[in-house]
Amino acid sequence: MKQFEKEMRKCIKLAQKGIGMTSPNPMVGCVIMNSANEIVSTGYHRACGLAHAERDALLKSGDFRGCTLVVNLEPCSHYGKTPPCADLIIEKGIKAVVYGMKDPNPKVAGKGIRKLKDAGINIIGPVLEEECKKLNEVFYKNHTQRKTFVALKTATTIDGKISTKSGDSKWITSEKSRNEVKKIRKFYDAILTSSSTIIADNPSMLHKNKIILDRELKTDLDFNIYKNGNIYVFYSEDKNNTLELKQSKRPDIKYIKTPSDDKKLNISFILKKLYHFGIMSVLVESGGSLNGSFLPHIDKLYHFIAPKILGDNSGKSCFDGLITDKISQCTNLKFESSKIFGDDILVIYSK
Ligand code: AOF
Ligand code: ZN
Repeated sequence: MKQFEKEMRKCIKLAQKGIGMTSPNPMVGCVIMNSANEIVSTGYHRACGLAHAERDALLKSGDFRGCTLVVNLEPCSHYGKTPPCADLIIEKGIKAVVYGMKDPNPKVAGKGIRKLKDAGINIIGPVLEEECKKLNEVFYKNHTQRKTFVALKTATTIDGKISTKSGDSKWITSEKSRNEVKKIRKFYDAILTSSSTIIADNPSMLHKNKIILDRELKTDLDFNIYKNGNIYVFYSEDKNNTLELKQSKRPDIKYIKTPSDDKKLNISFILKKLYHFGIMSVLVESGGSLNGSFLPHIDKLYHFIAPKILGDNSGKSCFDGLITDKISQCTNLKFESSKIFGDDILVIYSK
């Protein structure tokens, strides 16, 4: 193993303690080692607005002069909600800084490294850059593309069906898989579903932010999904009849008029709005038709496969409405990882 990879892996582990808490900020972990290569302090970024990982590690008791600081993201050099980590690193007499990836945030973007170098600190990196980018894939996309990160989850039989022809889908996957879905939801700022899924399954989908695509405003507020959370309803601009009534009832529900093409809400418009609302990542959990519309926009796919076979041509597929005559025209994804949940398998793909 190359030098500092072990410590960088530890930073990634520490950073992951902040899962679901740091948005719109990244997940960051930090390890400080003395000249004998012993770990003398660790830290991580607990939540947006709280101390950065480097500050968390450096403010613990100890004399860190001559030590090496390892961190999965370039230390910051700007005044945000917290003061610059680079200044504290210099002040504490750190001798070398090992970083995992450059900070894509234009406020930092190389300036942190520059500042440390100018102060005579030895800079080593990037170390495990791919792993570090993967850890902060949401933050990376937000800053490099100024767009919301889109993940999609689906659960199917071996033959790719999400329900029978009559719409029966309870349950394709096991309880273990369904519990994993609850964990996956926590990684994302919001979950997104459609009126058809709400009407068919009446899910609760516990989450702080819920996005509902309801072109014709067909769902009323008695459905479980409306029981909690901040709710954003996207509807077609040619439908606003029941709007006034709904808006007056619930101040926590935002209604957003959305252009539609060919009887489908414009997904690019919706994603731009979400970014504008500060929703940095979204998990789509819906039926085949919406999944099909979202396919060109996804960054990541969670596919749960249960060892069940419907063998029925009219059962509903996980991605609908796409016309693909040739294999050369299909959507290609890359395998990322897989995990087993009882008899089910979860395969994670990226674009
Ligand atoms: C974090 N945690 O451990 C590191 C970050 O508004 P602020 O002051 O919290 O600054 C946020 C920016 O700081 C963030 O976008 C990233 O560029 C940089 N580094 N941020 O939240 C950390 N090291
Ligand atoms: Zn910082």
